[in-house]
Amino acid sequence: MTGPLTSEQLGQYDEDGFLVRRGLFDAEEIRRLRESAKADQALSAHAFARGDGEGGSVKLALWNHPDNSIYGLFARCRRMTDAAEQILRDEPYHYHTKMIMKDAVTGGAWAWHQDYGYWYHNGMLSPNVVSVFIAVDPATRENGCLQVVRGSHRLGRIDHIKVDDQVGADQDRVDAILQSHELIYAEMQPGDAVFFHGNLLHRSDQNHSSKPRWSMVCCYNARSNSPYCEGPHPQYTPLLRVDDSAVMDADISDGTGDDCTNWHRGQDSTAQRIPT
Ligand SMILES: O=C(O)CCC(=O)C(=O)O
Repeated sequence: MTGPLTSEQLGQYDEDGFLVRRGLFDAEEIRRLRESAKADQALSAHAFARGDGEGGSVKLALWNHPDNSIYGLFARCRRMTDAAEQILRDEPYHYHTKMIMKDAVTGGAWAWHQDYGYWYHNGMLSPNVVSVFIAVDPATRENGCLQVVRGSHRLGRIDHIKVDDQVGADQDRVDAILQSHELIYAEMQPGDAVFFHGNLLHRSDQNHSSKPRWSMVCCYNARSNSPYCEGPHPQYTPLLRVDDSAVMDADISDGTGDDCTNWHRGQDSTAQRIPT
């Protein structure tokens, strides 16, 4: 299928397990998202925390279905969905989106994990699922940017073990992988994005800096990989794509998340169903 990604970019994704897209959203688009999110009382009211095993906790809000809010339009626009289709080689559907509110000073860490390490337990048969991490604030080493291990998606699914309220990849195995695979700190400017594979190892540090590091992560599953059983996130549901211009047309005058009826509180999580 043709789409926003070149064959070189697709080849790079397949090789590395991730692809950085600088400036996927321009300064004005990401400003609208950032200002809406930070002023949105519904978003903060539906946020929940998860202990990070390092004495802190991550804070996030999560929803299953993208609506007409600016969040939903980001997730539904073609530069995201058509790229997801190219990467998955299949029709993508929205599995969930989360706003990760890694605040200044208090923002928690994410343990090493593969997304498929969790979603396997939700009835997904294969890791043919892609997450798109969009920088809402600048993300630097100082404020706990995303870290990824190049090529780790080719090592298969790794056992995950409970770490506080999160579930982390077996640390002995991660340590061994890091002997031979490159660790990348994905420093990003607002509007930059990283597409990454369901089996890519990733984590991030706590934020001890004075700068927040919010990000929004939209996850798309392949239609043919729809979970065989019901779980915390949807089975195949058609995704209504919108033109890229919809991001600028979104009505942000009146909050954004108030109408959302599918907030996911995370309270139904078991050890294997941490909703990331
Ligand atoms: O925000 C982060 O640093 C990590 C997020 C993450 O692990 C995820 O979305 O699966």
